[in-house]
Amino acid sequence: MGLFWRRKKDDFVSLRLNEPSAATPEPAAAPTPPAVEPPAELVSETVKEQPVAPARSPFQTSVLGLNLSMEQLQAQEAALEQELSARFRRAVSATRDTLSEKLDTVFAGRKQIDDELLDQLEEVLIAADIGVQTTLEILESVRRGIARKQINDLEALKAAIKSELLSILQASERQGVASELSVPDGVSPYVMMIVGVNGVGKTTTIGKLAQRIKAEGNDVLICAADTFRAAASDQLAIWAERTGVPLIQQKQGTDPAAVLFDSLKAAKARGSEVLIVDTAGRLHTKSNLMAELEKMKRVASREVQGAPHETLLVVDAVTGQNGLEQARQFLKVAGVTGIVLTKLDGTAKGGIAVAIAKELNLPIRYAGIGEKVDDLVVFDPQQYVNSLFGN
Ligand SMILES: Nc1nc2c(ncn2[C@@H]2O[C@H](COP(=O)(O)OP(=O)(O)OP(=O)(O)O)[C@@H](O)[C@H]2O)c(=O)[nH]1
Ligand SMILES: [Mg+2]
Repeated sequence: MGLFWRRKKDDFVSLRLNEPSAATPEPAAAPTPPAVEPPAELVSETVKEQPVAPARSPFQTSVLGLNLSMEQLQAQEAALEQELSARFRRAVSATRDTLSEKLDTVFAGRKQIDDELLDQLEEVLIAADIGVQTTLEILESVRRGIARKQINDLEALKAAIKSELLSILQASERQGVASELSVPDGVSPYVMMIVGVNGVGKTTTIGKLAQRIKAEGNDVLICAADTFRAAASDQLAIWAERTGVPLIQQKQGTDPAAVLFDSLKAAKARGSEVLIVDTAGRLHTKSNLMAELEKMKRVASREVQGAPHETLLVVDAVTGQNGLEQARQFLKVAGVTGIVLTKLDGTAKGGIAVAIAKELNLPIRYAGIGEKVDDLVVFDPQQYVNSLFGN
């Protein structure tokens, strides 16, 4: 699985650890700002309460290696990875159980592969939400394998399906993944925009991302640009407090692009390395959500070179094919760079991951596997496929 987020280089430990995060000077003149600096009372309490360099927890200190040997650090990292792997396997267990149960039923008492078996297999894959088109393509490739006598028995058939699923997921990964690794170190803040239909898990994902990215030694700031309902900001404020990450928010109904502008300015002033932007799934006004998101992107790119560096589209695994259809709307906004697949723990149709990768043609970067702060993992296609087939 690897470390969660790797913007920081190893030398960061000796360079920065004992210093407060260096505040970069305010930009000389902001070109035609869409909003003025928010009055102090509009900025979140969370910001006011946060010291510039928040105290680091024992966990962070150990991640940064102050008091641990290299071996201890590696052991700790390995233990964390193992724990996350186990948690991921648990999250997809309902899908695995259903899939293997059905496959066992299809395979039971059969010695050879025939058309009836392939038809049943098709039904099983579609039932796991892998998607009709994707399933047909997998079956097509399997049939070719059978014709070429490369697939002779049930074991080989199972292996072929696994390898087809894996290659679909890996193909989507090769679509020039935008990530912290693709942006030069000097560019700061690294801006991540989180978009998606309402209720899919955007705010929760931001809480989880903020926690992990901070734990790896980065100064993180959250922007509450979902101004659709007051509760959205409150919910984000709870996450901010829980994770000790400052938050910029304004009153309900404020133009989201204005909140983003303020947040970008604040991030620069505070020397924040990462800015995570929460967005709404709906808007107050009749104006189009997609147009609003485009406007936010323009504001971001004016303020920080190349921003937003990542635009993650959150998709809810439970909503299956319906969710996929809604997610397509967001692809009309240029520059969605990856997917966060949430609520994998809440469905027996986790095959949707394959349909998403195939049909949206975007890499799945992270998977949500629960409601708690550490229930987010880097999505690993190999691990996913292995988990589905019980090894
Ligand atoms: N089981 C499970 N629940 C999740 C996961 N991610 C989010 N949730 C839950 O999904 C619900 C909606 O999450 P939010 O983060 O509020 O979703 P949102 O996209 O911000 O919603 P809006 O702000 O209304 O657009 C909450 O009850 C979360 O706890 C996950 O990975 N697993
Ligand atoms: Mg939200």
